[in-house]
Amino acid sequence: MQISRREFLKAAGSASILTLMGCGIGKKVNRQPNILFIMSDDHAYQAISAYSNHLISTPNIDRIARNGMKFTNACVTNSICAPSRATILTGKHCHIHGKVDNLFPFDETQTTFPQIMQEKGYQTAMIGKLHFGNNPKGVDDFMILPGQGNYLNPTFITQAGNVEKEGYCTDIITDLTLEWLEKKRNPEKPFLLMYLHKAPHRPWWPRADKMAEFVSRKFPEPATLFDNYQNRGAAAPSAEMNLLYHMKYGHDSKIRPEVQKAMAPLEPNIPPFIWGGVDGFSAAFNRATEDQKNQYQPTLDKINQDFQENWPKMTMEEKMRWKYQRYMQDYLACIASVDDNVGRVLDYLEYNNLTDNTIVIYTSDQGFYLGEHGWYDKRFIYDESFKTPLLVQWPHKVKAGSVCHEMVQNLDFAQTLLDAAGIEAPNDMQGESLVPLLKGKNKKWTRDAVYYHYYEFPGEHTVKRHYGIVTKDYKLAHFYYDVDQWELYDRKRDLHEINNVYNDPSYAEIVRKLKKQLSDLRIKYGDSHELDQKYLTQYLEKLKQ
Ligand code: SGN
Ligand code: CA
Repeated sequence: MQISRREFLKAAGSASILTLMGCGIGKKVNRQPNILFIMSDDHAYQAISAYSNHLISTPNIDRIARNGMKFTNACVTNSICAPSRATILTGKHCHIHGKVDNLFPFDETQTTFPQIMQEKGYQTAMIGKLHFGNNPKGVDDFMILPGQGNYLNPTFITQAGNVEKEGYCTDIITDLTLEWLEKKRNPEKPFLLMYLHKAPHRPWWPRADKMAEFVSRKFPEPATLFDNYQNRGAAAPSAEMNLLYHMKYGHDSKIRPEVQKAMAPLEPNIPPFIWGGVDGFSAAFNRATEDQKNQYQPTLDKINQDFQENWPKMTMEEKMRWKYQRYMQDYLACIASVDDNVGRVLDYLEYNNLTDNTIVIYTSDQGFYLGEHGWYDKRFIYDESFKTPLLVQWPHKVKAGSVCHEMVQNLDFAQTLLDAAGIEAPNDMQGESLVPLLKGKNKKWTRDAVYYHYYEFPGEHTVKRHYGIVTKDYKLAHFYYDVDQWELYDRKRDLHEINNVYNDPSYAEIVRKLKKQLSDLRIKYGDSHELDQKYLTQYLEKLKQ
């Protein structure tokens, strides 16, 4: 009997093909779900059309929302890369697993959820950006980027040593993921596959064709692009992540070094074009092969010509606008590649009849500012970086096109996935399984507030240390160490979080209640002033080394 390759792929893995081929009869059908955990790095929910289509259309990522559940209040415990990943893997707050910032090493003695799944019979793999550790625990196969990795021609750390790959990182991570599914997947076992993009992390290098496509687009500006940080504490105005003042001309906006040098004398009000002597543009671009460079040159010419011609005539306001557009063009072009590639993997699952028994998750290690408050980067408890996209597809369990507004966290992922697999989670995990919410049983959900704590200060982007509590209605944060300031935002009335009402007498009772609730959460999760001090002292020591 002849069947086409497409029909074969479609049927592979299903009971029908096993019967067809006369080798599957009597085999136990594995009912534990496969898990495809897709995570990008710094992907703002504002740049996913399932959340809002004002910036970009992401038809493939949207498929997950259309077939499953979209969470509108998903957030992180600490809006920075490696700490978020450590929380996801361990199901614990940062002060417990110890990876409170990007500097501290990950404590290898921590138990991770892939490790538990592996012990319980799952086939596990991790492909892409992890950010720490050369030998991720609990995974049968891995190909991970060293640290932040590179967009162009990246190196991967593998069990067999370092492997150099030529091409564009987002495509390569996907090729490796598909290769794993095709060649390494053991159909006898359920799998946990962590497919982890580097994109759209800074410095944003899109694939050459996407860069060319997006460079002529113009994007709507956020309402707070020109935020003056009034009615806030000291933290917002002192953060170094303003598009006009801190975004680098070469590294970020792709202005060539020779153009920067020629223009520098014209720009006395803005910090040095070539940042601290580091030529960020060349550092990234010089990784390209001659052929790749040639593909980028026409677009780079266009950007640089526009800059030379128009920059000297622009007001400060126009310069801010120019930088915002340049930023969005590259950031969103990186996302366009992520979306195309997510589509390739979803297609693979479909053609191979794997969709039905696979939970697909799309998330990011945290959110990101896309010009809101005049910023890029993350770190703050304010919404754009505190919240993260979370879309979950789980056929027959999650209602297609459903939406959940509960306060859920990356802290919950480990317990959720263990629960979905029917595996008991260790008692010391601190999250809650989202399975009841996924199944629409919201009455079983009792948590109404989440805890947040950011540590990396003094450090890059100078976002002050703070912890806080967030409910659907309010956000109370305490900034500490070099300041002692509280901020309260009314999340329903002040969507942009530009009005700190902490000292407004009409909120006094709310402040009192939230402070008590925050103190209870600190106790519940085991955080304390003593721990704040311990991590601070260790951090300051580390900075000296
Ligand atoms: C790099 C970036 C920062 C970013 C950190 C942390 N600078 O240092 O802008 O905040 O990573 O990001 S860059 O010069 O390399 O572009 S994280 O996602 O890894 O936490
Ligand atoms: Ca990140």
